[in-house]
Amino acid sequence: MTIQIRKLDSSAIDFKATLDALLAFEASTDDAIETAVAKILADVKARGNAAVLEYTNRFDRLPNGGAASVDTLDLPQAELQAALDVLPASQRAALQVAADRIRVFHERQKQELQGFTYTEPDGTVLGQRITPLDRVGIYVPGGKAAYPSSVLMNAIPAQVAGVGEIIMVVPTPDGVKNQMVLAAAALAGVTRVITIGGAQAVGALAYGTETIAAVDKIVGPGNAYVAAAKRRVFGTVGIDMIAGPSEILIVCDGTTDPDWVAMDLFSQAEHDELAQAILLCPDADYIAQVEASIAKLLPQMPRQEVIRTSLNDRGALVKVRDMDEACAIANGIAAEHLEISAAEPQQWADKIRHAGAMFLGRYSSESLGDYCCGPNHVLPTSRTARFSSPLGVYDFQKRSSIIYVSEAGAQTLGKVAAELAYGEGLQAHARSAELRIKD
Ligand code: HSO
Ligand code: ZN
Repeated sequence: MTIQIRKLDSSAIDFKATLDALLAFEASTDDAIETAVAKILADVKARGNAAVLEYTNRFDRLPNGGAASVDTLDLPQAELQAALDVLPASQRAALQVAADRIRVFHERQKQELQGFTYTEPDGTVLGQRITPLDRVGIYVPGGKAAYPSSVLMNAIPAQVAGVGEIIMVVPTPDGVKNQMVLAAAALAGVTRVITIGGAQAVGALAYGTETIAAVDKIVGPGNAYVAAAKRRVFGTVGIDMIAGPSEILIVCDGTTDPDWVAMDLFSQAEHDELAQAILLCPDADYIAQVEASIAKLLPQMPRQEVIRTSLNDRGALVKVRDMDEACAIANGIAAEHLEISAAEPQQWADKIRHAGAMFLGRYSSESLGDYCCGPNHVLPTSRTARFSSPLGVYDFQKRSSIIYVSEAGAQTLGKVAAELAYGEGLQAHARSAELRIKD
């Protein structure tokens, strides 16, 4: 199969409809998955560890007849440290640099997230207190999507926020442990790693079992079963988001080496056949050069089948009128990752309001952000950057309102509250306020 990425022109009358159709992504809601997940969750809720053990042994095909108890699936801290110790030195050093940089960025984020109080003239004090969650669960997928970088991106903000306990769950299909994932857990300050996965792990974290304390929030990506389970336990616990396939949108002024742009498109396309990579550029000749680079470079890529399918099915090279129009289209797309690959990126960046992360200038490849710039790589996908934000320290905190009403404050506020309470027909509210009013 050849690479046949679609080429669009923003001046075509059907451009908007074509683009909308290309962007549309709805996570499939499969009835069979929903039914299976509902049953697993109810079972884990009712039977705790016994159910977790049965499903784990069955779905993860654990060797030697399976695990004898959930306790044996709990990894000792020494095993995490050992995974770190045996990593090749260069890999360990890279993981350490990434972890340090991610920590620095999120520490800065924490400084921006302070509570406040203010005092009114009558002595009434109002404010907001920020506190970390007590306990969170981090889901790490098994198999091909087990990314050590994602362990760092999920666990470090939780740790920086001051979360007391970070419990990571990771399935080990056929009993195979991903050593780099365990090493990342050790570096990121994960408190406990349990080698369970799927809906049963989500259930164990949400409801708790005899040996696993229920968490307050579950974060991290997973397959369709995990996503369905997270949706179902939402309300009992918090969840981060239901992530869709990765996306990259490149707005290019035509001055970047076309090979660089082609490879940046590949870098997201290689995640998944459903990933989306789009280029917006005002220069038709340059687009032809990028197309040539794609054809030249693709055969060199080990994951060329995934890249080809992704680019053919969901990719596009779009000729736009000018960079202003490119920015307007980019705002409509609200991409997870937006590269502004231009000689003077700032002027275009100023026009962008909707993007999970913006990569400015031709040296800011998205791959650097995926690993080690510092900002989080867990980002809103499927146009949700219109209303949501990168994973951050704030996702592991909550706010409480602080209200201290002085005696003088109770006199004036009491009258206001009583008036409104009578209006709502709530007598006890009104009387509660009035009892504190003198005379
Ligand atoms: N680009 C992915 C994150 C990632 N990339 C992990 C490489 N490893 C998030 O959209
Ligand atoms: Zn990536």
